[in-house]
Amino acid sequence: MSMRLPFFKKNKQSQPENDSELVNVPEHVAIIMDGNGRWAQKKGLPRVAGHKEGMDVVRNTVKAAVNYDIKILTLFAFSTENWKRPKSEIEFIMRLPKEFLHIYLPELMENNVRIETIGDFNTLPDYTKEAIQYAKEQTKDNNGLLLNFALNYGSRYEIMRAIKLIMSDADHAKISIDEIDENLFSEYLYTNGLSDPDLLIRTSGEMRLSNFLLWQLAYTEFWFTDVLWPDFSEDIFKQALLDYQHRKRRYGGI
Ligand code: V07
Repeated sequence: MSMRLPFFKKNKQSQPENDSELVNVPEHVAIIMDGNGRWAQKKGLPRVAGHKEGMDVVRNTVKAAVNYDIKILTLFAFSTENWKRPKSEIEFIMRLPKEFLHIYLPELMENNVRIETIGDFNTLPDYTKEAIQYAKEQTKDNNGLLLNFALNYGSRYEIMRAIKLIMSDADHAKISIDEIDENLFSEYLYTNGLSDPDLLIRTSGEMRLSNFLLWQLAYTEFWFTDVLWPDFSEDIFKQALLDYQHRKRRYGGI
């Protein structure tokens, strides 16, 4: 069972002393929260118990991101491929946003967190959409951490959709073909206006992108761990950030 602990305040005095080790903190961190079903099965529990536990880990991870002064946290919560799962599991997962927000929205407000989503929002169930829409509205003026949930998200679909939108705008003479460059293309993606992730974390030992942010991850540093998402912790998050700060990013240069 989750406990309603007080949210970690962004207050210098209450930060663990060793946070001073962290320099060069990534502005945008993206996470593939993998291994929830496996975590539950290993414990002899139904898969959905892992998703529920994973939801509480989302809260702790957001708390840590606020504490580390990360600007954008993009979490892969549900992919366009996840619809292939059993109907009962999908229904359970789709109730998590409402449950999460019922418990944690006041804390998110206190911590100045803004909620956004990327992905095909329209085809989500009404009860999911309504809860998230309300949270987006409530948090829209917050200017602290941007908590960005990838929900019903697939990168190839996102890129195809961008092409269709660009062609439609070209058809309507809103843009000309000569204007199409990487910058313009980016504006037609769900992530319009956001910086590209600096760091991608994937849990549970899988080393693939699984159709996540293919365009946006072109120069991103990748960090993998065997830890399953429900066992992810502030300590492991910190390890990823410490490893990141030692990497030299060259963006193709020398
Ligand atoms: C989901 C828990 C985390 C592990 C991965 C799969 C299951 C939090 C949310 C959420 C989404 C939007 C929002 C507030 C909370 C969530 C889904 C799945 C679909 F505004 N966790 N979580 N959404 N899991």
